[in-house]
Amino acid sequence: MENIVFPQGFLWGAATAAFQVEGATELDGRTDSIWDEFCRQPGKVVGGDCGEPAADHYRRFEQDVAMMADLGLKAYRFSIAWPRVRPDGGDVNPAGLDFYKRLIDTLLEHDIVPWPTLYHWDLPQKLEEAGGWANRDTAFRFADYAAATVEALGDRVGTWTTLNEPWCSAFLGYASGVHAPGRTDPRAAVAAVHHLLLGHGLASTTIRAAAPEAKVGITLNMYPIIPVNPSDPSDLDVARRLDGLQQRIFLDPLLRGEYPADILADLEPFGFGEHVRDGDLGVISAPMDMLGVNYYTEHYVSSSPNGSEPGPSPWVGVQHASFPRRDAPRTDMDWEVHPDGLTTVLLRLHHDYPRLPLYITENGAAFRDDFSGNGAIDDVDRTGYIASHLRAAHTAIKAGVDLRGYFCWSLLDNFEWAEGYAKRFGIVHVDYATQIRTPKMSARWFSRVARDNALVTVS
Ligand code: PNW
Repeated sequence: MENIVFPQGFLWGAATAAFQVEGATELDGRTDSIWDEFCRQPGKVVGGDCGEPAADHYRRFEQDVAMMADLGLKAYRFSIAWPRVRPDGGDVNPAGLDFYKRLIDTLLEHDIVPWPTLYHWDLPQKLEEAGGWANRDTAFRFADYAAATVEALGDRVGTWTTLNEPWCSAFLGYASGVHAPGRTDPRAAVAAVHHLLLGHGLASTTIRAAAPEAKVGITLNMYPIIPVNPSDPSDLDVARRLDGLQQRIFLDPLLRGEYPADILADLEPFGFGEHVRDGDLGVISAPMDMLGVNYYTEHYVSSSPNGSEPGPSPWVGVQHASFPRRDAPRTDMDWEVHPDGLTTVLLRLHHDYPRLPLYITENGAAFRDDFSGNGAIDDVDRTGYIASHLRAAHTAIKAGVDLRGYFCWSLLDNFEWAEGYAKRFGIVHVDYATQIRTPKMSARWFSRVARDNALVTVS
């Protein structure tokens, strides 16, 4: 019998994002985001899927909150849609804000902590047409949107997250082009990195002005980067560059007030430094109260001249990176399962960027779920994935890491970006035709963990 107890007050929750669950893309004054436009372009999203119907959460949020309460969840991480609150990036739309007021009030009535993110990838399309995140002005627009949102909702929210995974916004959106807006311009991608960070900094300043008591942070996606041959200098160099682009290019300006010198040099041919003006790093490094960590897998990398994947790469300036497969279980995303990597990531943050409270804001897995004869979904794989990662998180806590919560991705099956509805991450199944919700075995199990504040396994 193994009994793993979490610290008192540990925050147990589940996460979603606006475009992935809400649907109702044309209701109450919402206008297009870059994802609505991207979904219309042939071949960009598997199955030609789009933001409709998603999980119809915009209309069914009351039922969904009641279900979270039944499951004993203590917190709900969701995102606020910029094109609802400021359609086309312009004037404030009270009807858009009103939806989030009702959502948050319903959560509070059920004693569930609202954990909103201001930007989970749904840039108003109009702002993309003005240059998107490659345009410095977008950072200021983001701060204006943050100000309007926090003025309206600040009395109801304790912790604000500015951005979700700016790595994806910048490098998948503007370099590899597999995410909206689908651009393949490395110079635009590195400009986007700086402007996303500047947007974070400007927004945190406006959040603190509007809600002095609020806690503010950001969520990053983190991976251990493991060189195939640690005694091969070219493998080590690829690993250093990938770690720089994935992790340090965000963490260092946020938490040390400077960009990593090696990455500044690597990105010089792409004009990175040209975007950084006097005073920007001071804005970006404004003190944060917490860091959100999204963890799914590790990157195992080597340098091999023939190995680079064809097509535009998200790894700007990195020639010849290849990602050999290891003998490990895989999810339906084809991502390898490496729970120990979560311990690695948490320990690294603890040592390299100390005294920062951490939350796991996403962790979970896509698997093909089948209904058994009795109408239940026994998602043993997903349950095992979450359990193994909770053990890895607990190992980090025992080693002294200040980890304060865990949100599984996701509460509901939803629109998995370029993969459409085919990939299911939910602990609750959604039948998209009927919108019937069915909690999977993982939801029942996670509910028990949240209630016990412990992972109890009999072996
Ligand atoms: C994260 N990659 O996305 C997002 O925050 C979620 O919205 C998403 O549903 C979840 O993880 C599962 O994918 C990522 O290709 C999407 O490296 C793609 C990548 C990383 C994160």
